[in-house]
Amino acid sequence: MRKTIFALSLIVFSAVGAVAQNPLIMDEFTADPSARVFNDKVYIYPSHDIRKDSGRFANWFCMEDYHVYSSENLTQWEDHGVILSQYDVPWVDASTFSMWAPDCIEKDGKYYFYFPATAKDKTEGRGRRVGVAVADSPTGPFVPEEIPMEGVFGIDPNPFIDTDGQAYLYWGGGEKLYVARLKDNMLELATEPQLVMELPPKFKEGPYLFERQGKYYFTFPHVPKTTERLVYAMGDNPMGPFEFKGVIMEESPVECWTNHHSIIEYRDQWYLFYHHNDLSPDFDKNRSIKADSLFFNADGTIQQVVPTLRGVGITPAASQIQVDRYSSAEGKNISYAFVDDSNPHEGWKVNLPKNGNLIRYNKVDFGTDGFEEVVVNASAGNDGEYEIRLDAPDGDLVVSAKISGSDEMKTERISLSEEPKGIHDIYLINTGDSELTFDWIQFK
Ligand code: FUB
Repeated sequence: MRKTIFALSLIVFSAVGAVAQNPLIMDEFTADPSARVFNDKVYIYPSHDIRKDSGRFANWFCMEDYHVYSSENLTQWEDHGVILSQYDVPWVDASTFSMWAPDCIEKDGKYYFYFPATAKDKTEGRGRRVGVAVADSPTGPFVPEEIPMEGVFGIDPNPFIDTDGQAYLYWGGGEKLYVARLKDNMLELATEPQLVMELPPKFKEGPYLFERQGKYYFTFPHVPKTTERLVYAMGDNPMGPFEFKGVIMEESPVECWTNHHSIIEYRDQWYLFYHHNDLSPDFDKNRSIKADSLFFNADGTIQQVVPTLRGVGITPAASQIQVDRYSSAEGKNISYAFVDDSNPHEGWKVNLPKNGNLIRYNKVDFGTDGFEEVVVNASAGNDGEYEIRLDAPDGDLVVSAKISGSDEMKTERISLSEEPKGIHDIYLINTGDSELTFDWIQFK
């Protein structure tokens, strides 16, 4: 009865957000992205950080529910709304706002959503337990089990199913990482938890295991000095032993203490999903999920990933292209800043101070229909000029425009000198004598 009420009480909600690069989600704080590919679509199951300005959680992680997001082009993410809330799980102490890093996996047409939370019963493991909620679809409704999993005390559950069908659960607890086999029902451990050994000392959490070409990659956040970096070890068996290999992503450049990740292959490209506090520079427990491409060396080791602004995926030309999330820049003193310091969720704008400054924004899809105009949201210190070219700084010229000096960002519509088709990199070049600031451009 309780399960039915929970399923029915879920708000029917789904929204496709604006095109986003890094971070992927602009209207909410999101963390701990567990990405999965189901039915040729990418789903992300993140934590959902919220802000409390006073009281017990004002300076700490604070999470009460989970959303799921999906995308095919990896730039437009559909928010499917709340899939599970702490108020609907019978065993969770809902005063603790402790719905930390979750993960989800599919088996035989059922979706198993694993989540950590603090239990009402704190007699074992200080109440840090892991629950499972089950659904018939990747977007829910997810129905939680009445009790937490037996024998799992800790956080950051990560399920994995091997090519032979055997399922495993990895998790963190007390700065250590654990693994156990799962029973066929995916709800219970089949073996006693065992410590994953042969890993570097000091703080570890957030385990994530994946398999590639017969090798098992055991990856996790690790704090050797000050903040978390993402590292990995490799082995021939999901239970180890693993040999430590090195760093996937260095410590956060913006000093976000946590990082938490997942790694997937989608349409022949591997991706790293992770988080930093881009939308909350002064409080690193309000985080935002991001993604970048990941590459392997010939010997199977992982090339280090450097966070980018642009992130991944193909951007439709008809969407508002956030050029402040550029792929590369040429010229001195190019910088970006929040459009509105009082509301970082509005995103950024980029400043090109001098003639010759340019930014490249890669992979814009013009399709086959052709576009005749572009809408540009920009401002100029004095009267200025700019060009938009395709694929190279001296590539096909699609826009050559003047912009009059103004303190305000203005939106102007400009005719294209040719109609691009297919996928192109866009070059936005300051060709005048004024500093220019751009927020977005959109082809019509
Ligand atoms: O999001 C809360 C905690 O921060 C996660 O469980 C950890 O992995 C870290 O990202």
